[in-house]
Amino acid sequence: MEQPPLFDLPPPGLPEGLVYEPGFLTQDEAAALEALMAALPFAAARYKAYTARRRVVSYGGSFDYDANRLQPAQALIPELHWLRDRAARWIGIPPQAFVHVLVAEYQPGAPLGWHRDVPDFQDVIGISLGSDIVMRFRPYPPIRPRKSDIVRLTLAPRSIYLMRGPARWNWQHSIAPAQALRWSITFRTASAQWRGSEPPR
Ligand SMILES: O=C(O)CCC(=O)C(=O)O
Repeated sequence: MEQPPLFDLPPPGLPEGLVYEPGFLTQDEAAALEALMAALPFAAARYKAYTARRRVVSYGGSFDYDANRLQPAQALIPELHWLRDRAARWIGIPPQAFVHVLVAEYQPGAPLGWHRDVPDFQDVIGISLGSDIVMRFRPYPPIRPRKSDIVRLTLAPRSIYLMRGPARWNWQHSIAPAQALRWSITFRTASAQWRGSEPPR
């Protein structure tokens, strides 16, 4: 029997181009990453004048919302190389295609507001650790926004998601306030406007 193409079919009801896979990490891998989280130098995320409640660490690049551009950031720490390589294999790209890695910590009650990632990035992959969280999606730009347009996906710890194509460009997403401590590790590729020029290291 013919296999369905891996990334062509969105889960029912979810934006096209969104791929979600629970159990991407083993229990042991997740435990090792959670131990690493405790040692990372998280700092409050800033968006222009606004300081978010989640705390982050950036690798490869750090988006400066005042200058509206990606600035170089520290290189990815060796402890995360295997995860970057595995995430790259999952979507069939070379690991070097990821130009930005963001590790985010959500303390209980910390949300992430509605947004679409800056156009400097193309694909976005996210890996979850800690506890369940609800990720929400709504069409963008909103024509006649209705609450019923919002689609919800519970992200389990150890899961992975990909936002690509319509899910990346025609939808916004947000993270509901965390019930318990949760972390995400997101990997981003560069959009076409960067290709051909040197991405930040
Ligand atoms: O925590 C997540 O999985 C979502 C992260 C996100 O949307 C972002 O960093 O822009």
